[in-house]
Amino acid sequence: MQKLNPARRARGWRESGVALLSAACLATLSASPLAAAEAEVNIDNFAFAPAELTVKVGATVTFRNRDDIPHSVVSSNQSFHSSALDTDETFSFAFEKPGTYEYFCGLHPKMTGKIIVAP
Ligand SMILES: [Cu+2]
Repeated sequence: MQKLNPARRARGWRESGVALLSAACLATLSASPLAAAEAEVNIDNFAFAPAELTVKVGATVTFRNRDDIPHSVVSSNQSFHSSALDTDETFSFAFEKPGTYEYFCGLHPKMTGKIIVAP
């Protein structure tokens, strides 16, 4: 479970706050406590971080633009497509099917990343 990974927990309280907020939203929206998994990908300095992320099926991934120029998040297989995100704006997507989801920035296609959704 991503939530229990101590490495993630150690990343700093700002991220933890975001995770808590996301968890609160999920708890409100979903009746199933098992679905409460979330992760975050930061966009900074023309890169997605982490560039490759593994989550459990059902997890919601939030992409946050920490760069000072707009970026977007576009799935290579059309699974999701954000609008252009300004600084500190976010885009979230719930991965309901296992698989590998490659994505890129619609404004800078050389920016790429990958979400692996484990069953
Ligand atoms: Cu970009």
